[in-house]
Amino acid sequence: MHLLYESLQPHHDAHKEREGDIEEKIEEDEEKPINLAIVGRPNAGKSTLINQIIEEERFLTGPTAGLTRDTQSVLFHKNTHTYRLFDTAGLRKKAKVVHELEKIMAKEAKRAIQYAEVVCLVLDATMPLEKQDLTIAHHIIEEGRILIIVLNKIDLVEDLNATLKEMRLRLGEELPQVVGVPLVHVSALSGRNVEKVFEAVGAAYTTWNQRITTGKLNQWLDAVQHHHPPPLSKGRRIKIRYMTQIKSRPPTFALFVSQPKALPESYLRYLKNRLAKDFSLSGVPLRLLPRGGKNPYAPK
Ligand SMILES: Nc1nc2c(ncn2[C@@H]2O[C@H](COP(=O)(O)OP(=O)(O)OP(=O)(O)O)[C@@H](O)[C@H]2O)c(=O)[nH]1
Ligand SMILES: [Mg+2]
Repeated sequence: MHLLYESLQPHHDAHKEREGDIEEKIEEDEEKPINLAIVGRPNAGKSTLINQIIEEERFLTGPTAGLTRDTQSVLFHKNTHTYRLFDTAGLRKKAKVVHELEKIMAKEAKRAIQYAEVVCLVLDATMPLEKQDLTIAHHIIEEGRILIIVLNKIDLVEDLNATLKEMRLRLGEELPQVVGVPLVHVSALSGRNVEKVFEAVGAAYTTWNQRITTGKLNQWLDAVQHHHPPPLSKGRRIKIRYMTQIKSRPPTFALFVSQPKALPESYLRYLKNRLAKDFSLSGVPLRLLPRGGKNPYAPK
């Protein structure tokens, strides 16, 4: 089983990398498959979804929960990209402590997320959204991976519009870290809407790789701060002096702030929302890192 990962490198956390290295890697990566992990509770339809995508009865499916025991992968070509799809074992069902990832998620499934650029969290539309689904979703976002929610078994849902509305509302409330988590509704069994999964993956992947020029960012930052200034701290207005994108995958921005510790979370959230809207960065995790000190990039 572990052989599967031997040829793979974990997806780099580019925090540790310099900017130049990342640019090079992105070019290289165009040749490499995009790793896409399919995770979710037992019986959600993960294996059925992959079989439908690759149009082959490759993986074992059935009504018994826990059919898939190990992570398995298959290569798939779509829209000029090659994907390596990872089918994973369902999350453990009877976990009492639902906020502890180790308890609900098999090690292998967690590992698949670590290696993936994109993770589809498959939910059974006939079952209520549970705490453990959200724990996994949080984990995927924190890891900086692209999260796509795939609402499956819509053939069994009576009022699809109401179900989707409710789901969008819950996701917005529960996952505020991402502005507009992509939600695709499918029937893995009949194939309905399955092609939409790759539309969402492709769009999010492009966004995840996006780079915005420093010039544009700072023009934007001036306008935003003018319109909605950060609050006062110790009698002085907090000021964000400068902003630059330090990496992509996921898009990460350094903010040079006059009193970085005093900048409230709510203001960062406001900035993130505006950034996502104004630069079309919805649907992927964005990181804003407030820093103190002088802007090292400022012209002398
Ligand atoms: N009606 C309906 N049934 C589905 C759909 N997708 C999957 N199923 C059924 O749900 C059951 C579970 O499907 P699997 O694909 O084995 O689920 P899984 O998520 O891989 O499950 P584990 O491997 O146990 O974690 C099977 O009986 C499928 O036929 C769907 O879109 N509609
Ligand atoms: Mg399975």
